[in-house]
Amino acid sequence: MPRKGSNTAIDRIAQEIHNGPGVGALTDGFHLVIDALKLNDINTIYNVPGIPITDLGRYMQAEGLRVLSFRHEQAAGYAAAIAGFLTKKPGVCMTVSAPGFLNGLTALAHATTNCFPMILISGSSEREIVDLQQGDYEEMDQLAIAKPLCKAAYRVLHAEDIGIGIARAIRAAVSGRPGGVYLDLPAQLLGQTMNAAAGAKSLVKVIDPAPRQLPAPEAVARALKVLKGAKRPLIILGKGAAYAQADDDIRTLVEKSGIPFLPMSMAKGLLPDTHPLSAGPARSLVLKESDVVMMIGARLNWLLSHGKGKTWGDQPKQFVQIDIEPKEMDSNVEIAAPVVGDIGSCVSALHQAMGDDWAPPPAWSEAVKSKKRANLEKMAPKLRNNNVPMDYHGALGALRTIIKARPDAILVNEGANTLDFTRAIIDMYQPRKRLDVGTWGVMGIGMGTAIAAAVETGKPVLAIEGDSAFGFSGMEIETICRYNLPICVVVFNNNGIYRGTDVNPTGGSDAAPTVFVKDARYDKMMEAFGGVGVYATSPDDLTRAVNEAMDSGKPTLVNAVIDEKAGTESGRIGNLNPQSVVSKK
Ligand code: ADP
Ligand code: TZD
Ligand code: MG
Repeated sequence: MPRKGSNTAIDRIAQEIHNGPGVGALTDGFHLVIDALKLNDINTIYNVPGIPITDLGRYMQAEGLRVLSFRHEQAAGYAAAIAGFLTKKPGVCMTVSAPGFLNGLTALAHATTNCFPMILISGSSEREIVDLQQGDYEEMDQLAIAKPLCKAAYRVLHAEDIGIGIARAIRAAVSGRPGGVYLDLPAQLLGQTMNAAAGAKSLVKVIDPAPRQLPAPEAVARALKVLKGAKRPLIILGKGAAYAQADDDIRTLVEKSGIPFLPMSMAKGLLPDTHPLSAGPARSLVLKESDVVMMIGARLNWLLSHGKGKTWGDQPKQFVQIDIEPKEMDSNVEIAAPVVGDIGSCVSALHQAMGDDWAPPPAWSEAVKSKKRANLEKMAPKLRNNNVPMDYHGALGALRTIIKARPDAILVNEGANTLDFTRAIIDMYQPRKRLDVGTWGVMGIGMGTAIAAAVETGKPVLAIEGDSAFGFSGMEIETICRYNLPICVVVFNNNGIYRGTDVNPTGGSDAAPTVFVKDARYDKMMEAFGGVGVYATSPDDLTRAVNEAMDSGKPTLVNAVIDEKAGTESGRIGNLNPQSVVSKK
């Protein structure tokens, strides 16, 4: 409210803003940002408040946006990144200048690396002072720093450009290969005023933000020809295929072709892991023995050994690749049949052109099936063990049964052994239910991911966390309790990173670098914020606690005691560690 009796220009403006639109009414940067987001159906903001965005968050909430405040920007950013993956709309993270911005930047880079659409909106300091490097409050040339770490970066300097700036950010995030976008909003911009009617007119509704991109007919024909010539074909589904939400078309293509499929981590559940054509449990065999491999929304990066070497065996391979990004083709090996376009359009073009006489040679299907059967039989008894303290198989055998009974729950997963064993053991039944560390293998995504999963889908969330992984964003359990989200966090507590057994070789009193406080009680952290904490030592304890949490929807943390000797160095990727020529002490 303006002060009584004063007639300064600022008070007049405040009065007009207060009175709402009318002839000569004014709006300002704050409200233009809000109106532009709302116009484009962006209704949830993941943020940490402070100068200069505190009021922006308040006004957003007042205007009906859902504003979720985190304890650290990195977690807010991971939440926005996964919100983008789940919804195909950019997830929005909002940060304060310099340090807050930098905290959010890891998540923006993570979103870009994983092809998730996200917008990091950050307040920034006075341009005139920053550019002359005169030492402003939280001075930093944020736009320059963000640029190499995201898909696009924009700064808005004038209120009348807010509408177009936000429109550009949205389109850049979701069109083509999705990714992270940085939007720099200097403090001064938020306070700028303009005529409200002109402001409303300046807003831009993004029409068809991620246009379909149809594959060329000859590319489709080439792909089918290569596939048809295969003796041992394989389909690899990646998280791009999960993102595309072309679930029915993908299922039709796989089933019509009869080709075994291998899901990458976050593509698990696109077709159920229990599907007869799933080759998950025969992974090594199908990678080695296949002769034609069709990649759908998956890259031949380190996670697939770059498409060559021991993992892929000696068989000559031909690759078919479906991707929206033309530059992805031939990134590591020759692609015999590139199909460039959006996955929905490509996959439906393929299955429509296929005809009905498809089936891979029966000998191949049989070989895959029998390998699967053998591996599953080998695993089964391990999953039923009731050891105390638990090993990974015993604990995950229990959680596997829970996900089977609750296939619409979302599983969040990070850690090393905790990640690798969970991915291998827990079957997924529905698309986009498994959310994890992504392409970089980032520790710390867990709590932000769990929060956004609960907020965006309304489904119960089970987060299976290594004790180290959990520590990166553990304070966000306060956020979970504050918003009363249906999240059950299970901390696999093996007293450290990989194992809890390392000792300091010097005999000194410092703990070994990979070891934590023994038998820490993470469950008590949850109790401190009003959530439910459970200490679980057996698979039965674990089953009881998690079922209770999933039934009640109450924020819960189960401290699952895992044998500190059970894990291996770096989980499944110990081979990536460089080796010293001087032997370990
Ligand atoms: P994974 O790690 O599961 O193997 P990647 O993240 O490596 O998956 O690959 C995802 C791929 O999907 C990227 O190359 C990306 O360009 C592509 N992609 C994402 N969305 C789409 C889409 N809608 N249509 C086509 N390709 C897409
Ligand atoms: N920092 C970040 C941001 N990401 C990382 N991946 C790492 C550090 C290195 N790192 C891993 O790759 S896994 C891991 C770290 C620290 C933790 C493994 O321990 P955990 O899981 O307790 O989470 P397990 O079950 O004990 O193996
Ligand atoms: Mg651990």
